Order: sequence, then C-alpha cells, then structure tokens
Amino acid sequence: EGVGVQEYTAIKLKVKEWSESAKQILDGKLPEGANVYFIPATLRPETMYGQTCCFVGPTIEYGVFKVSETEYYVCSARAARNMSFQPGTFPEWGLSPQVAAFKGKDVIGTVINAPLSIHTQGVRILPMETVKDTKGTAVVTCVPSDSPDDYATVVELAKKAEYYGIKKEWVDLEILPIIDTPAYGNLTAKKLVEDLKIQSPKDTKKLEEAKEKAYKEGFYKGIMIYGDFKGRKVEDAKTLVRNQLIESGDAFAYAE
Ligand code: A2H
Repeated sequence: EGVGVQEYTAIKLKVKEWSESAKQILDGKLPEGANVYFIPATLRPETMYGQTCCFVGPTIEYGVFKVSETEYYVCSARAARNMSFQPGTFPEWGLSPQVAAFKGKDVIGTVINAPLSIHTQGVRILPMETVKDTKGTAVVTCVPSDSPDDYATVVELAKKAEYYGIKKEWVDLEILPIIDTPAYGNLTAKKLVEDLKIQSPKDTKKLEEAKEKAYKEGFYKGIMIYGDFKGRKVEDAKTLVRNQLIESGDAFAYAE
C-alpha cells in the first residue's frame, strides 16, 4: 500500500434485525434500544444510492464497540484501534470497550439500513470471501453497478445461494445505474466483468484489471445520472455526497 494515506468514508448502516445466531451471541450484551451500525469503508461515496447488500468476511472476527450510551459500531479490532487515534469517532475510547465478538458468518442475513440506497426496505449482510482483515474496517458495502468485485460476488452468491447458506432474494436486488461513462455505459462493473469474461470472485488478476479500468473511467470521465448531483462530474460529486452523508450523521471520515 506504500506510504500514502487512504481517505475513506465510513458509512453507518444501522441494524434493523439481527440474524438468529447473532441474536444468541448478543443476548444480554447490549442495552435496550441501542443502535448498532456496520461501518463499511468506501472510496466511492457517490455510489451509495446503489447499495444492494453489505459484505463481511465469513471467517473474519468482528467486534461490537461502544461509541456512546446509545451507539455501537461493528468492525475489526484493528479498525477500532485505528479509529481510537482519530478525532471524532471514539471520544471516550478506553472507557468504551468492546462489548461482543462474532465471526462474519454469524451475522449473515442480518438486515441493515443503507443510507441513500434506493432499497429503503433494508439490505442484508452477506458473505464475501475476498474481504481483507488488513484493510479498512473489514466491512464492504456492495455496489454492483460500479464495483467489479461486488458485481462478481453477487453473481456468484445468486448462482450458489444454497451453498452459501443464503436466500436468493437477499442478493437478487435491482442494480441501479448511477454513473454514465463513455467507454462502459451506465453499468460499468457489469460491462467489464462480462467483457473480461470474469467467472468468479476468485479471478483475481482479471478483477484487478477490471477494477483499475472501472476506477479510471468512472472517476475521471463519469457523469452522475442519479441523485442530488445528477449531471455533475463524478470527481465533484464524490466530495459533495461525502459531505452530505457526514452532515446528516450517516457517515464519518476514516483514514489509514
Ligand atoms: B469501494 P483500496 Cl462502487 N477488503 O467502495 C476488500 N475490499 C475492501 C475492503 C476490505 N477490507 N475495505 C474496502 N474495500 C473495497 C465502493 C466501491 C469501491 C465502488 C467501486 C470501487 C471500489 C463499493 N464497494 O473500490 O484497496 C471498498 O469498495 C475499488 C478500489 O483501499 C473500497 O471502496 O484502494 C475499496 O475496496 C478500497 O480499496
């Protein structure tokens, strides 16, 4: 990753309904009325309209960390530690310990609210084998229109829903066109995954290429075709949507 600092936006996805195994693990560990958030780190806040689910690594260990009397965040211990050194996230770190732990697989099926997403009824926590514990918060919000990794994973999950222990309808949500690009149209990730004949999320080399192409084209040549900044360049919309999400309390800055 070099010496540069990566400036992420951490989005607050509020839990609406825990999976059955999560309910058992969390029993008695959270106060009545506590709000718990999964906090994916993203480089593309302007795409949040198109969130269709949120990924965790099934074998990764997550903690539930107390932020205030009423707010708790789900992320890796590594990310929580990083946040404790950044202003504005954990004001009382040290007094606000980890209250619970679970594996990603324990929370599959949990329903969360994804800010700005057109899927306002809520989206599901789903497994992604390629999530890294060493990057961001180890939680990844899924935008299949613009992220080749996300698109390849939802195709795989839909194809083998039973194998992954999920319901097909959890993953089979409408893919919203958000950004139009000269080279790949308005579903950049789908187009690149198909053009490069990417067969699975494990086609790492081809996915690297798709990611690179999607990012360059989307970020530098893309035009927003959805949301409050429709008609604006993606380069400009990124900051505008990020600021909007932070102001509404639905996101915060996270760097590492
Ligand atoms: B991005 P960089 Cl629409 N493991 O957000 C695997 N991937 C992770 C991760 C982890 N622990 N933490 C974050 N990510 C993903 C949106 C998006 C992203 C779009 C298009 C491209 C894209 C929706 N998913 O990233 O290695 C997150 O996915 C392409 C690079 O720090 C995050 O932004 O450069 C991005 O990777 C961070 O990757």
